[in-house]
Amino acid sequence: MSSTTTEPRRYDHLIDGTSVPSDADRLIRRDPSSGQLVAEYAHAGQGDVDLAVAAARRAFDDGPWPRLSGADRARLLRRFASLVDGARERLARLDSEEVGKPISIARGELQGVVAHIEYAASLAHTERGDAWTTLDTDFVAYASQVPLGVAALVVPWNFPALILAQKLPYALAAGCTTVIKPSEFTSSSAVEMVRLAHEAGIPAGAVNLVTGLGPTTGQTLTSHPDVDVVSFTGSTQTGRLVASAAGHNLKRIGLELGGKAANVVFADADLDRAADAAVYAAFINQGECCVSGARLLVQRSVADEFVAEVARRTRTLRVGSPADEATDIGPLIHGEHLERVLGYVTAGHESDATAITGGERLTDDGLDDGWFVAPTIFTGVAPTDRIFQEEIFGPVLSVVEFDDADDAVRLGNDTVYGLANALWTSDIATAHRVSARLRSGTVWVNTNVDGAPALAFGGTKDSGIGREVGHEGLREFTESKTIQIRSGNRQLPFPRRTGGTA
Ligand code: TXE
Repeated sequence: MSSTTTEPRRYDHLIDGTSVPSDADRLIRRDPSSGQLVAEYAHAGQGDVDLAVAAARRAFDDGPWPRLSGADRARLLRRFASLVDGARERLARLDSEEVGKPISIARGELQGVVAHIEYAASLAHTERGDAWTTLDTDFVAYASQVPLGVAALVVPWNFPALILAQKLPYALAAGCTTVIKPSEFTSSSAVEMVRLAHEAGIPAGAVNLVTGLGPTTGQTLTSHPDVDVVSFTGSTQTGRLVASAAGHNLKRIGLELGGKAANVVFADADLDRAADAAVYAAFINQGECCVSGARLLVQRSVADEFVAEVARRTRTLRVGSPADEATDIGPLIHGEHLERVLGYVTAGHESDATAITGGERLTDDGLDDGWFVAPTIFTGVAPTDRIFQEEIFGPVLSVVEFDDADDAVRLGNDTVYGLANALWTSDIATAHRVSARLRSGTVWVNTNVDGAPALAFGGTKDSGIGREVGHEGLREFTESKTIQIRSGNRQLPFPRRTGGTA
């Protein structure tokens, strides 16, 4: 099956506005639905990473970007947003083809990308410091938010353009300069977005990009002594490596890591809307989503009927070519990840759980060249089962029943992760009480996998450190600097004055 709709492409690094060829072996990307070659990227070794960090360092220490007025930074970011807006279809196709995500889903993400850049522009324009004017006679102070310096932005493969947009425009709005490392599987949209940033007039040295593998390029970049702040999205395991390197170098870090969100459905909810959202939350992006509603908790009194309806709606999903407008579910990112996800499906079959739909790899005609897994629902799952506890990152939903709110909260929090959870109820008191008790950076009430650029996003527990996007996202790239000004004389304890000389 061919789903490729763009020409194969070959990219180098972008350092100080110049294409720089690889100092290591090049990397090949194949369409995960067909195996066709779609892109070839450079692979940065130490030399390329040094060049990129040096370019960002110069642009920060001596260049115009950190010194521009907020209004000027905002204007250039708005121009960047407008160029990305014009390229949305192209960028959506690149992400669709390299991730294997349905084109309709990729298009929605590109709208989000533009919205983030526009929002960050508004923050650049309106960011302000603080002032203390009642400290003492003749003593005032103000604090400004100063950019941290060179920001390393490490992006995963599941939402390549969107996750980049959750970092890059906020870092730029703050006045930082950047080195981007996209995923080795999905680098094209990042390369093309960096070109658009330069075309918009953002200084070349403020936005640099190196492509390459995690343990080489990523590790070199995130532990680089000239990087001041690392913003990383990826697995919890890699996040720990990034955190220990940053601990050694004493850099600021933001980590957005794995998740295992609970989607809690109370019996008094609008069950029709909740059923649609349960399917959407579990299977969006083939389940390769850190906030996917992978654990469906349903109140026992409505569980049989509700879960049967969720399964019925899941069977209507169309699995197929990401380029097909009607496709809901594409292939997984690569063969190794397919094996990992199928390992969890096998673990589910071997437990006491029952796959009421799906539960296998799909190799029908048209799907045989790709990494397709049927949307799968396991019922009768025990909370101790691996499929309930671990992040699968595939189209596998685990269902557990609960009796009351206490039970739901206990199950919801019974995970090492704490990125997002959702709950469905028509009772406002339940909504407030349960959302307060679920331990996660985000709780959705009567919605799921939702958001807006103004709303900070991030996790507790093993889901990470810090918040991205919104005003808090901008502040991840700044630190406050306090200026204390005394305009009168201050009584000092010494030197002691014994006589008339001043
Ligand atoms: O992630 P990695 P992987 C989870 C999900 C998935 C699993 C593995 O469960 O199945 O992680 O995915 C770069 N130093 N998430 O292996 O390795 C890497 O090149 C610095 C959840 O692809 O964490 C890529 O750019 N960087 C997550 C990025 O880190 C390193 C999204 C993510 O890769 C590095 C993705 C290193 N030592 C996976 N090693 C989410 N939160 O949405 C790798 N990288």
